[in-house]
Amino acid sequence: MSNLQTQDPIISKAIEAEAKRQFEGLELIPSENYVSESVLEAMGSILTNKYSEGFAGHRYYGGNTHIDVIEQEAIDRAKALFGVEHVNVQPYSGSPANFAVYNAVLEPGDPVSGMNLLDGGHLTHGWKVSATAKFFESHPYHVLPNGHTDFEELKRIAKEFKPKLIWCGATAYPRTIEFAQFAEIADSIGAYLVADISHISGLVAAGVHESPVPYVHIVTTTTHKTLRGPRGAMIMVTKKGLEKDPGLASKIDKAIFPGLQGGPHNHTTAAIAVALKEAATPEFKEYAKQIVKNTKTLEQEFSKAGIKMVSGGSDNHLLLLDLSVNGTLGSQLEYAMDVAHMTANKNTIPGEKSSPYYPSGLRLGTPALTTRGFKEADMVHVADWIVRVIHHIEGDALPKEQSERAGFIKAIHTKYDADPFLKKIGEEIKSYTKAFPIPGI
Ligand code: DSN
Repeated sequence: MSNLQTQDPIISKAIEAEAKRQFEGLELIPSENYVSESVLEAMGSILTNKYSEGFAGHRYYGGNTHIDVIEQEAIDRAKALFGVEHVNVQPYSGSPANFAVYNAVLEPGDPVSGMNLLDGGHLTHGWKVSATAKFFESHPYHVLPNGHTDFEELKRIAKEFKPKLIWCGATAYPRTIEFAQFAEIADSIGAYLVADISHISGLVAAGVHESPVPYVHIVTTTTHKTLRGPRGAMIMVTKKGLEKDPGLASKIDKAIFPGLQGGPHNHTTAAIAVALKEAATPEFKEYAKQIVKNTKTLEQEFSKAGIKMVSGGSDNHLLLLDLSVNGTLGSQLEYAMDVAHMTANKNTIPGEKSSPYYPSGLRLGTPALTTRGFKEADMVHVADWIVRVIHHIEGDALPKEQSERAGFIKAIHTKYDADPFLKKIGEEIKSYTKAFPIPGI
């Protein structure tokens, strides 16, 4: 990056420092990943220079001959990979993709139902502070004490409020998404069923998680999580969706443009096409299988160490630790792990007794480390580092008085920043990760 170094040293140095942070640490946020050098090249290309409002063959700007080839290729690859009838690759990211779905099939004020945010759902599935709950009438469903979806509650919601759209899919749900059970309920009231597979789309593409396509009308996904592409999203319409509404594909396209967005990000579209080609390879299937094996190893090691997990474990790429029994919270553990070169995110747990800002859980995932080449034996070390940090900070409980909390957190950060135990683990990890390359770094 010699041009950037010369022309903009502040930005250049920050990028270099971020590359160092990524290389010397363990990335455990389940929604993050490392893209290939080919994806990086497409993403950093001159395609960012071009305006292309409209769709392939129907643009509102000239000079789109080559952009049309790229966008059509991305669409065709997604159709083949996921077995769907129609794909829109233009959503800027997951939240606009989901909002476009509302925009396509609902009128303002229509009832909807999605998994409650604190139970593992997403903001855009109707959480109270999201525009999706402001403009639509949201009736969230929850999970049972065992961490699995409460289908009896969803049946009651379906009967009483008749949601016109039901979301399945989540951001912090460690279990297989039960598409058939959702479909039975949605079909019984004629609701649109939409699967947001952002977290698991790589697993679905590889056949490691059941596909929602036979059960739902619409599928949305981000492209940068397990699918290992650039930050972006897609909306897909299934055969079942077209049977319910033959105009659905056109409604989705119109909801994106001109309904919600302007010009597509062509560099992202190209990078999505590259990632979709990679996701169709046998190597990617092996990668997706290894993600699940690595999560299972973490699950086994945490079980042995007596660490509590929501639903007792995982079927997919993520685990949700319940720290309410360890006398600490996700907020403290996230910071302590950061000092020890491990990145994860604090997260609410079902029935959260604390708050979204000081939640009782920690969300962990294996997609990024699996891309780096971590296998089961490596994950045993990873689990050991995490368990050591959990025990080390045991008892660092949040004060009951709300007014004391900000001061407590500030003091905890100062304490952890200078903690030799956490620093020593950080050094062990820095040395360990040297053997595991990251594309582009
Ligand atoms: N924030 C994303 C995640 O981490 O799951 C979802 O929007």
